[in-house]
Formats: sequence, C-alpha cells, structure tokens
Amino acid sequence: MFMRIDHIGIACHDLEEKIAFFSETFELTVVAREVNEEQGVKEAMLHIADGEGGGSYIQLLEPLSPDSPVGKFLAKRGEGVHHVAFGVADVTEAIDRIAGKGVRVLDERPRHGSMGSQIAFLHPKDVGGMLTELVQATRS
Ligand code: MC0
Repeated sequence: MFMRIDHIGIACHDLEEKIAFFSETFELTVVAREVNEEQGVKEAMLHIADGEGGGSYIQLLEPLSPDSPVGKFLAKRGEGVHHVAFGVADVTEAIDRIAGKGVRVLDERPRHGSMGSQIAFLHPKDVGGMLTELVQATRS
C-alpha cells in the first residue's frame, strides 16, 4: 500500500529559523512554501530525493494559531516530529482499506495538502502513537 515515505512533518515555533537550519546543515533545497488555512499551518517542503510516484521531503510546520493541531502539539510536547507521511497511489482507496481494518481515519474524504497533493490523517492512538498521513502526490 505504501510506496515511499513522502515526508516527515516537523513542528516548529519559527519557520524561517528552521528553514535556515535544515537547508544549511543538510544542504537541502526549499521547493515549496505554503499557507494552509484549513490545516492551520504555514509550511515549507525541503526536497530529499525522488521515488516511485513522487518525491520525499522534510516538511517544516509553524502553526497559524495556538488552537490548531500543530499549535496544540507544540504546547504539549514542544518542537519535534509531528507526523510521518506515506505516499500512496490512490488516497481514497487507501482510506477505505485502512478504515476497514478498524483504524480511525480523521479525514473521511481527502483534503488539500502540500504541493497540490491529496491527503488524509490516521489517528495516532491507532498507529502506535504516530500521527500518520496518507499522501497522493499530484500527477505531473
Ligand atoms: C496529538 N497526539 C499526538 C499528536 N497529536 N500523538 C502523536 N503525534 C501527534 N502529532 C495525541 C495527544 O498527545 C493526545 O494523547 C491525543 O493524541 C489527543 O490529542 P489532543 O492534543 O487532545 O488533540 P486532539 O484530539 O484535539 O487532536 C489530535 C489529532 C489532531 C491528531 C486528532 O491533531 C488532528 O486531527 N490532526 C490531523 C491534522 C493535522 O495534524 N494537521 C496539521 C498538519 P494523550 O495520551 O495525551 O491523550 S497539516 C499537514 O501536514 C499538511 C499541510 C500536509 O502534510 O500537506
């Protein structure tokens, strides 16, 4: 079902500061920046490599407000890995297959994600404590 790790999402207080750190330290290039109001984040994608069905990235996330998912996460746990996102060929099909196995899917229908992707989240409590995201990348 999973084709690759699409991205690791990292929660931070200061997006510009973390972009400078990750791009300079690991020599990564920022390929996209976006504000996603629905998800309550300002974010940047740093490209690592290309794989089957899309690339893999580090995603840096700054909350738009304290009561957003990333804002709440930062208040509770501080900066760090917020979620792991796996690339799938068809996110709607993956949602159905995973929900059928009893895992809570937080998005019944795909939502808009980075770089035109279609995404859905799985409840961390049903996935060993890891907030898990499914990503169907944009077809080029
Ligand atoms: C919360 N919990 C987590 C967690 N967030 N565990 C692991 N990783 C996380 N990121 C745990 C809490 O510690 C708590 O456990 C329990 O889940 C309930 O959390 P809560 O703080 O009470 O918050 P809720 O229940 O209101 O919301 C948690 C939930 C929510 C995961 C359902 O954050 C959500 O719907 N997330 C999906 C959307 C999202 O995260 N969007 C931002 C990234 P205890 O044991 O303390 O009870 S958007 C994005 O990344 C897009 C742009 C993209 O990739 O393209």
